[in-house]
Formats: sequence, C-alpha cells, structure tokens
Amino acid sequence: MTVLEKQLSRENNSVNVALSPLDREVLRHLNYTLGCLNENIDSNYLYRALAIAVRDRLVEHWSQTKSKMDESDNRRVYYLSLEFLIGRSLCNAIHNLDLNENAQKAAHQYGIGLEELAESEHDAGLGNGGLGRLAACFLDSCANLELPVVGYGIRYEYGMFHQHIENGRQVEDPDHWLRDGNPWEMERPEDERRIRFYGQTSQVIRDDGQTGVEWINTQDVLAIPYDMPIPGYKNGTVNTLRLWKATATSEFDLDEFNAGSYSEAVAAKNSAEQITMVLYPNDSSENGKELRLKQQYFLVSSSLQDVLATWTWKHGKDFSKFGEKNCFQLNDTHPACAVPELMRLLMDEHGQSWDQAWEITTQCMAYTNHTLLPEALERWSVRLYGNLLPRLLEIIYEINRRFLQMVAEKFPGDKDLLHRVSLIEEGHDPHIRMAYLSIVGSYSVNGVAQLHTDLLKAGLFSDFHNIWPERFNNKTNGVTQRRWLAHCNPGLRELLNETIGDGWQKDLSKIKQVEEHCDDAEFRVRWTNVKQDNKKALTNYVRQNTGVEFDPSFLFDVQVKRIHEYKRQLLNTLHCIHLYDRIKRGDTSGMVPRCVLIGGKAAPGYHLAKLIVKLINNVASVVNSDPETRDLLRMVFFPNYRVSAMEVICPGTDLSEQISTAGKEASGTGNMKFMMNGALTVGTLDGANIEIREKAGAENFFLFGLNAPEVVETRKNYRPNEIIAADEEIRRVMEMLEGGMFNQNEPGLFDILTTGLRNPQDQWVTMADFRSYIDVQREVGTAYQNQDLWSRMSIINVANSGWFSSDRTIQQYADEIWKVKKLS
Ligand code: NBG
Repeated sequence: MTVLEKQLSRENNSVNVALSPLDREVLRHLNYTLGCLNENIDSNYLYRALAIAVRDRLVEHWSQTKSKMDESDNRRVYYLSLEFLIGRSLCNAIHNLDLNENAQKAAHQYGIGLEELAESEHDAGLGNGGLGRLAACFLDSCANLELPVVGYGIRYEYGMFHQHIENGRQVEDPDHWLRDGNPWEMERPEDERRIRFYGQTSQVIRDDGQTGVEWINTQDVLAIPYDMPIPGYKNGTVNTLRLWKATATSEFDLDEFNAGSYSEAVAAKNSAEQITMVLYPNDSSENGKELRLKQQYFLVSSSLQDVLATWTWKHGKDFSKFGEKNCFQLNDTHPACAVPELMRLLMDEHGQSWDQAWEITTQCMAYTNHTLLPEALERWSVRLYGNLLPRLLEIIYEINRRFLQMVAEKFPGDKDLLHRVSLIEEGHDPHIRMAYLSIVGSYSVNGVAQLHTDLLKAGLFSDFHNIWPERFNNKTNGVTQRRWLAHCNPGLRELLNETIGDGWQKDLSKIKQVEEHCDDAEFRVRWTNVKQDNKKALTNYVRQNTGVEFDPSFLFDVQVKRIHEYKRQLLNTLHCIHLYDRIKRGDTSGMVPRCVLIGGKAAPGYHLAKLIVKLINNVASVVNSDPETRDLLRMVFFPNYRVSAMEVICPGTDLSEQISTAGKEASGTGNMKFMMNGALTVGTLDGANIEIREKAGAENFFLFGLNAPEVVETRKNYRPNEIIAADEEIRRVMEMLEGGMFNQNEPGLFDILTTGLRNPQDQWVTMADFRSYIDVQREVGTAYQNQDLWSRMSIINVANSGWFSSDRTIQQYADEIWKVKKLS
C-alpha cells in the first residue's frame, strides 16, 4: 500500500476502500507520474493527476478518430487561426466524457470539491476576444458533429496578458500559462517542419527542364507541433488542435558553435524562439510589426507543409484531387499568406505549374471577415514583406497582375476600379491589402452576422461583390452550449434536463420546448431560484476579486468584453453617472436597485480605452462610497476578464449590455452567451443583436438607439453640443463629468473623453443615443420590478437561443462552404 492509499483508507475509516477505476488512476498518477508520495497533496497536484487521468481516457478515442480520418476519403478542413481562446479544459473534457459524477467523487476522496480543484488550471488564453473564442467554440462543435476538422494555431509561451488595477488604472502582467506544465498537450517532434525567412530568390532549371524559382540564403527555424485533444460530446470523437512552437535549427547553432561563438549560438536559439513567445494583444488594430508577420507566416507555412506531407504520403505527386479533398478556413486575414504560400509550395516544391497551383488554391481557400473597422484591416508594407518573404511577394505581384488583367477584361475602361481593387495600395510606401488578397484567393468569403455580411457586400467589399457575387455568404456566429450553458450553469442545466430532457446539449434547437413552460407559475419560481443562486455565486466572485459587495436582490447589469470606443463602455458609464445624479436629487421613483459590472481588457497601446477603464473605476469609487446612493446603485470594474470569469459571470447576469454603435460590431458572441443563460438584452440594432431580437421577439428585448443607416445619416450633420444643451438630464451628466467630480485629484484627466463626446466628428455618436438609452433603461427597471414577468421573458429568451449554438453555425459551414460530411 502506498502512503496515499493508507491515507485514503484512514480517512474513510476502513482498510479496504472501494476505489473506483478513476480514483485508482488519479492515485497512480499522483504517485508515479507526478512523484507525489507524501501526504500533503495540494489541489494543484490533484488537478494535474485528474487531468492526466481524464486525458488517458481521451487518448484511445483520439487515435481512433485519427485512424478514421486517415482511412476516409472525405474532404478535410483545416481551421487556420492565430488565436484559440480555449480557457480551461478539465471540466469541459469531464462534461463531454460524461465523467462528472466520477470526477466529483475522485476529488472528494481528498476533501476537495471539483470546482475548487479546477481553479488550479491556468486559462489557455491564446486569443484576444471574440475571434479567438469563436475558434475554440467552433472546434468544440466540429467534434460534436464528428466533422473531419483540424485546428492549426500557435503555441504562445505567453498568452493574453493579465490585467490588474492600480489606482483605477489597467496594469498588464505577463501570462506565463505554461509554467506548471500543460497536461493537455502532446509534443510530436516527428512532425517538425522547417520554416524559411529572408534570403533571395533565383531562377533555376528544374529536373523536368522547365525554369523554376528557388528561395535561397534563407534563415530557417523549426516548427514543432503540440497536439491538444478536442473531445466531442459523448460520441467517441476526439479531434485535434495542433499548435506550433518555434525552435532553432540544430545546424544553425552548430555553425556558430564551431566558430567558437557559444553565446551567439544560444542567442540565435533565442531569436528563433521569440517567434512563438507572445500573443499580440490587439484585438482591433494592426501595428505592422515584423515579428507579427513572422508569426503569421510561421503558422501558415508549417500547417500547409503538414497537410501537404500527409497528402504526398498517401497520393505521391498526384495533386489532381488536392483542391477537392482539402479546405482551409482563414480566420480573418491573419493567415492570409496561406494563399501565396500554398502557391509557392505547389510550384516550387511540388512541381505544379502556375495554372495548376492557382486552380488548386482557389478551390480550397475560404476566408471569414470579422470586422468592418478600417483600423483593423491588415495591410503589410511591401518593403517589409519583400524583405522577410521575398518569394511570397513575387507571387502576390503575379496574382495581382493576372487579377487586374481579368478585371480589365470584364469591366473595360474602368481605370478607377483597377485602382480600387488592386492588391497593392500604391503610394510612396506601398502596402499589400490582405483582405483583398484573401478574397481573390478564396472561393468563399463570409461575414459573421447578417447585418455584417450585408454591410460587407454593400460597402467595404462592394467592388469584389460586383465581380464575384457568388463568393459572398453569411454565417452568423454561435457559441457552444456545452461550455456556455451545461458546464457553466449546472442549476439551469438540471432544471432543463428535468423539464425537457437533455437532448438540447447535442442539438440546441430542442431547447425551444421549454417555452411551453413559460406560463407555469411554479416553473417560473424555480427558474428565478436558479438565477438567484447564480447571482449569489457571482456576488462571492465579485467580492473575492474586488472587495465590492453586491446584493443578490439587485438587478445585475453587466457589460464584459474588450474595452473599445465603438463598444461604448463610456455610454454605460454616463448612464451610471445619470443614475447617481437622480438618486442624489431624490428622483428615485420607479428606480430599481442595480449593480453595474463592467469588465474587459484594453490593448496596452490604446490610450483612450485605458482612460475609459480609469473613468469607470473612478465613478465606481465615488458611487460605492456614498452612503446616500449605495442602497440603489453599486458599480464595479471586474479585473482580468477572461474565459473562466465569464463562466461565473454569464449565469448570474440579469441584463446583458450590447450597446455598440450600430454598424460597428460585426456580430458579438457574448450577447449569445448571456441570452442562453437567461439574461435579457439591452442593445442596439447591431451585429447579431438583430437576430437575437428576431428570435426572442421584440417584446422580450430592450431596444434603443439609431440603426446602422441612421448612424450614417446622423453623422452628416451631428451636433452633440445641441443635444447636450437641450436635454437637462444629459446636461447635468456632462457637467458632473466636466466639473471634475470623478477626478478631483487629477484635474483635466478626462478632458479628452468629454471633448470626444462633444465633437461633431465623433464616430461613435454616443450623444445621439444617450437619451433613448436612458429611457430604455427606465423600462428595464420597471420590467425588473415584476419578477414574474421578467422570468417569463427570460425563459422565452433561453427557449429561442437554439439558433445561436455554434453547432448550427458549423453545420452551415460544413454544408455550404466546406462541403464536408460527418466521419462515418
Ligand atoms: C470580432 C468582432 C466581433 C465578433 C468576433 C467573432 C475581431 C477582429 N472581430 O463582433 O469584433 O463576434 O470577431 O466573429 O476580433
């Protein structure tokens, strides 16, 4: 008997403890995998032992799924993304393997709850926000639907930075998420790939007598894959997410070493490893740094080489069916160099002609656009690109030459059009337009919500839509109900299971059945009780993380997402100031006590966003410390918002704030998570809010503000000062803000925010929407006072959230873009 077994039997007061198979495996991993033989087992060791035990159960299915994929002649899909915002894996795997009860028991043996143990897992924060989390939800759905889809990404040593607040300001700390090891990854050194940078190109005569191009004098690095299992829900499927890490090539080290320069050799190793060292923390702006381009090419080249290696292993040099059997989905333009890189590999390394290579490439590339914001559209300096990737630049120029020739033939005489659609933006410092390159190289271009796709077709990409209307299509985003309902909201999960069965976990359209119960008073009470318990849990979480006390009977009003001007956390804050003002004036009639929670990270170089964080914190500190207002209004900035925080926040939310300037938020996915967890939405007609409102019914959604065409109209003659002067309540808010009430020790601190609000050029037209926001928030208060009615609306929202499952989204990608079938 090991020490641990002895300990366990002592605690259970019996010599022969009945250990379940999972208990035994956990014990074995504690003892022999982790060498933990003493009696002081902390939750971190236990987490690791349980994670490995759970992983063991995945491995067999994983290898079966791989064999199935190898044997099948199905088309395969590769989801190329610079970001996968996975969060924690343990409870997700436990849930999908249906191991909940066993895992609870195993943890219990050591006097620890599963939830507490799960806290030991660092979030895999390999993404910024919506785009990265979408990729993670998509992989979950692909596994649920048993689709042959592999994710390809980067194994960043440091993920999304941690945020803490000091004196109201955001401070960034590095996220060394791998420091305790990562039980979910398996290194696969046998599949390493070589990636080239810099150098020159030169003409060569190939074996077949044709002239070809060689890329020479390159500086190379190696890409080492780490595979993570992506378990399907109770279906025996385990798909793969392959993440690449950069290391130095051995001969590179050796040359230097032989020359007696040991230190230089080690330095070279460092410079290679820098490529996958850190995630760039900008969600909607590009900064054109060479290292970022290295990351993009590194991911793309290693992944394409990987796929081609598998192909040639099976089919030799016959590429005639490659395009038909493979599909690459580009998650935004970040992996756009896949277009020229696949051309290069097919021509320079696999002997295909330009025409053959182009046919294959345009048969298998598909591009998803995630934003209309001009500052987020990637453009790479030709100079920088040509220096780092000279062969790719040549290919891009040739793609452009042929493309412009085609356009000139199709639209003769339209010189302007040629300038507008050229892949190269001319000027003294010419740039490559990566979105255009992606469109030209792909057979499908999709937006992520209906409005967003319509705006792409009519605006940003209208010329391309004219040229190739058939390429454009919409795929409204979704989120996985396994993580975002079943796992994170066990109270609601059990109530749903009991009421309508558990089929909704596999097929969320079934959740519609719960609508039948919305008029059942007893059911509504149970519904409200579940929400109340979740609010208590959120209250504790807020207290632990901020020290601020929330009262669970208050309305929980939440806005969590990246901090950005277009998302208008500022509008929310102005409304808080307005409520504060009303209470101070004694105008509290019809007011319902509210806790306003705002959370999110600002890009480290985005000064205005950081100032908004400071303002939120300053307003919160005034409001929370005022004895006159504390009983009606509480405000908190939640630090370090991340996937695992959302798992506590969304189940405990009453009101979801989706208040972006119409036409700016491509889709949103947080809006869907809140809806699934029974929050009501206050929102503009932007992104997927429109579809949420359609599904939930207008009467179950708090709509305010201008719609997208009205925003465009308003901006032509926007006079915010007049709006402020004409509206007493708004004027008072501005006076409080401008009078320094929230920055008594730092005069002038928020001037750029207030000047922005008063600026006729303000892109976000905040003042134009403020009045209708105040009014709709009054309606929210009134509705909340009638808990019976509120719970009815909440039930109807959940019942109609089926459309927003990423299973639905992925089924549409599979049927309409990928043309892939389930692995049989
Ligand atoms: C974001 C949009 C969101 C959308 C996600 C996922 C980028 C560039 N875009 O509205 O802002 O929900 O993508 O599609 O991160």
